[in-house]
Amino acid sequence: MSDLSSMTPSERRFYEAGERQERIWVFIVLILLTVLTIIAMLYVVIDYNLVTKSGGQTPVIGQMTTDQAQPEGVAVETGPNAYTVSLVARMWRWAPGPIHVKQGAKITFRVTSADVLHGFEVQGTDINLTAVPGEIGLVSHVFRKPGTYYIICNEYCGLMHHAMASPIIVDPARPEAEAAQ
Ligand SMILES: [Cu+2]
Repeated sequence: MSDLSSMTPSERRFYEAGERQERIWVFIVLILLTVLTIIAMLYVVIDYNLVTKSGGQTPVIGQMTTDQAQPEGVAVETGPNAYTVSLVARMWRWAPGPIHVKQGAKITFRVTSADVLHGFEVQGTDINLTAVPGEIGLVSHVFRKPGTYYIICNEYCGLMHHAMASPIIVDPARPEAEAAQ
């Protein structure tokens, strides 16, 4: 702020005009920030592929946790060499324990959240969707190599966000020859 009282009239006009311009530009920037923030949020919710692919399923958070046929974090056989794993993300864990799946099988993850948004990402794969409360996200993957993969959270969700990781253990498929013996 300038001391207007010690200025000549022309200096004073100069500073007053300057401050008026400054206020106008601060106002324009605030409007732009607001509009861009709203557009970014709409883009994520409406158009962004990663948010959820619920496949027309209705919100089922209660159902998913109580459904005996779909226990949390357990691979349930749903077809020939196809399994479904249901997960309810919570601050700050994905599953009650390690998730065992079979190498070479089609694994479909049904993912929802019990509290806030979580980012369901499996390291070393292209699995990446957002766990949304009240929606089931569906993503399928075939694990070609046995080993341990980690589900991490890529959507900041609070204090222990960085520690929100659960292992997926891909058990080796038994070779045909061995099974036949
Ligand atoms: Cu999270």
